[in-house]
Amino acid sequence: MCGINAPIPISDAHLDDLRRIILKTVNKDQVLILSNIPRVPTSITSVLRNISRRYNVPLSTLRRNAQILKSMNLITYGEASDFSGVELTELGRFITELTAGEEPSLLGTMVQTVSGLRPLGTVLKGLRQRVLRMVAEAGSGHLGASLSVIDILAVLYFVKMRHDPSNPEWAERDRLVLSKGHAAPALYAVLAEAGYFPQEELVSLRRLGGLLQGHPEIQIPGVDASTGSLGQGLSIAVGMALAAKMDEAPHKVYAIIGDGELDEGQIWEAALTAGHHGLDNLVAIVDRNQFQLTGRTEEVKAMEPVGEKWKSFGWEVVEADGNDPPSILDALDVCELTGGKPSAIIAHTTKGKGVSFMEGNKFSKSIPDASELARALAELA
Ligand SMILES: Cc1ncc(C[n+]2csc(CCOP(=O)(O)OP(=O)(O)O)c2C)c(N)n1
Repeated sequence: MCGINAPIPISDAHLDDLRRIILKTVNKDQVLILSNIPRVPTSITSVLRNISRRYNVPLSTLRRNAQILKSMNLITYGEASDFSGVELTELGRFITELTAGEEPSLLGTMVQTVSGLRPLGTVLKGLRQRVLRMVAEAGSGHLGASLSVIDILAVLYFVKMRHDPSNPEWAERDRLVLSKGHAAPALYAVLAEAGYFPQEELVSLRRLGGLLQGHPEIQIPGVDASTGSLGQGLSIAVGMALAAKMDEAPHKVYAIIGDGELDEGQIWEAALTAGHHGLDNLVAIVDRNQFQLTGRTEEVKAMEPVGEKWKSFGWEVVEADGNDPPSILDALDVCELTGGKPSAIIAHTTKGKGVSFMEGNKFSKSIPDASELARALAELA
């Protein structure tokens, strides 16, 4: 028999019971807040804003639930006017550990598309199918490069970035420079799905007189920079980020660079400039798919240790699985918390990702014939 003050031994069955009881006490949104409180001090407002964007929960709902968690002594934070960060209390940490795993998966999260709210995982499959159809129909285009970068673009446009497809020129929008502009089919598919222009335009890829040429151009709604000549996009992004700093504007600038593109000297000139100016509103994402046109990047011109190179130029460096949306989002969230310097994400990806027989380099330049297209689409169904 247990004495009145003796601790009750907790078995796994007890923990399961406790977990069930707690999940009846705290609601889904409160679990979301508890499980998304970073270890580094961050204001309650930016934590709730991140959760709101990531899981599509209205900010007002999250604010109310944060107040409830505070009144339950599970989290602490100051008033909006003071800048003390949000933290889990000891009890809050215990409850968070017990409820771990209750967070909805990012692939199942509903994201806003032109055809309404849809799960991110479903959106991604549709995007890959569209890229395949566009390139097959056009008879040219960089398929492998587009399939490797599409998860990064989708997480940016459907989860992370502040932007408004009904107002492409919105001054406060976050900017995206696709420096590896030859992956334009992926960008176009994402922009159409977000609602920047009709999906029907996608079939005009590379057609004379059509809206969507082989590389992004700023006259296309949603495209922030004309790119295609490798090496130049990061310089454009640095200029945008520097201008935002001078204007005290809140938006962020993202630049996506190919790993072969790192051979271009201009990349390192831009990297040095961004480091010098401490551009913490700039994130460069390296699509580290290990291949360029003529072979493996490490054989053409060895770049490793690539992260160390960015660090030595004054950048914060984060590694991510660039074909795994939660990993991409975590890396982007870490970059948001970095102050005083620009961030580089080394995003490890696979060229041709998503279609088993295209993964690797073989299909990066070649165009699928009708039967290959059918097989690829079937895999993504
Ligand atoms: C200045 C310049 N030189 C050459 C090209 C032709 N080109 C198009 S894609 C490509 C390979 C790029 O490789 P990488 O940066 O690794 O991107 P990936 O295709 O692997 O995503 C090249 C050389 C170009 N677009 N710009």
